[in-house]
Amino acid sequence: MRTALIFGVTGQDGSYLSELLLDKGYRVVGVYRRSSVDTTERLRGFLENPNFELMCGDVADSGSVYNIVDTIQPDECYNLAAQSHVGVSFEQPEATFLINAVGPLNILEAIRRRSPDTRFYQASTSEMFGDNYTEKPKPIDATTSLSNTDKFQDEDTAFAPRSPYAVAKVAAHNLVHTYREAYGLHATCGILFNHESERRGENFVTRKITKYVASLKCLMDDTGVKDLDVLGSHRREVLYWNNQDGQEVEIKYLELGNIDSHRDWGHAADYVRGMWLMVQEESPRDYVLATGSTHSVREFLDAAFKSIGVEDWSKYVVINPKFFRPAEVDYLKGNPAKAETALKWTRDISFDDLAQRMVESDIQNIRNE
Ligand code: NAP
Ligand code: F7E
Repeated sequence: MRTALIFGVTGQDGSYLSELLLDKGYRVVGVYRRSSVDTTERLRGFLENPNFELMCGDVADSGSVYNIVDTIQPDECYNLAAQSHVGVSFEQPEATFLINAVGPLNILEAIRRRSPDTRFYQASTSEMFGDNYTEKPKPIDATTSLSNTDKFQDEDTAFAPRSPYAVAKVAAHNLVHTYREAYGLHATCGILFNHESERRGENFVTRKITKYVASLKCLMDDTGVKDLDVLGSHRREVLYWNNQDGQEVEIKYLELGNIDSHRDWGHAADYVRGMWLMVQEESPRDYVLATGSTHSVREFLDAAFKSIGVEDWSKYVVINPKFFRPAEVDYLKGNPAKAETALKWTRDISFDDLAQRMVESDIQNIRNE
């Protein structure tokens, strides 16, 4: 039985990757950090699985990392642990750097010193590209799914990070290369574009939108109001209308920041498969995982609201500058050609399915509350 060690197991990707590896017959050891509340919500589907266990540790604490790696001697180690919110990284740059750059360094050192045969995966990110692109089309294999070739990012695009989050991830990415070259470690970086899911953290834009849309839908169903034109009075932050019984119903506006940015959004379940495929390669190489299509936040709003039958979302959304970032990445579109060709990596879940699944799951969550 192969053993996989996952740092960041309680996060979105950690939970999907655990499920995948357990299905493949691995023993999975997940590292969670000490918290005053239970953070294992996403793991409840397999917490009782005899092949799954948890260890407490913190990637920013080298002693705990060394101890875990030394004890487990994993065949494969996946570092998914991060302060993963780009906006928050501007407010907490030091903590972000410690977790996202020194954290992976601690794991690499632990592997080098205590378990050098362990294969290592680092969660690199499209944020490392910033607003830099490969402008000129390269010869693209016609079988790959890049939607058009005008402007995209791939493994050869130079990094131009625009946030403390991205700077820390570039540092970690370079450290992985250094340890690969200097010590011959089997260490791989997956440069993943945005991937979301029903388990996405609630302060990322997609989940923030789908949670709102789901509560709107439940309110519509519960009050019997089908025409959501605003009938009542307006106030900042709260929207009122009169339901069929003449009662005033209130719902908060959805406050967002920059809704013109573009992201290449896929589903996390597809992306963790790509992580595993990379680690199985004979020689470690970096790969981009992306869909090859990009959509604006506005388009995600369209898809999410349409899934509950609302065509015009503009009356529910207000722009609050509080959610603007000091520096924004405006447009991300990845070229997954290398992963599609070399790893035979494919995706099952489209952009429209993604929005719909997330809304449906959030409706279910509200109904189960
Ligand atoms: P996530 O849901 O925010 O999960 C992050 C995980 O890291 C959580 O389990 C968190 O624990 C843990 N963590 C944070 N600080 C830690 C520390 N000091 N020590 C140990 N664990 C710590 O993120 P995700 O979406 O699953 O992403 C997984 C990885 O991929 C991250 O490294 C992220 O930066 C990277 N990435 C994500 C995307 C994406 O679109 N999702 C794209 C590219 C790269 P708690 O539960 O205790 O907070
Ligand atoms: O923002 C805009 C925001 O926070 C997407 C992380 O997983 O993917 C993720 O980073 C866009 C940005 O994701 C709100 O300004 C508008 O342009 O959902 P997000 P992200 O910053 O792309 C990368 C690949 C990672 O590596 C990260 O770990 O949406 N936006 N209004 C907003 N964003 C948020 N969070 N909240 C808003 O209200």
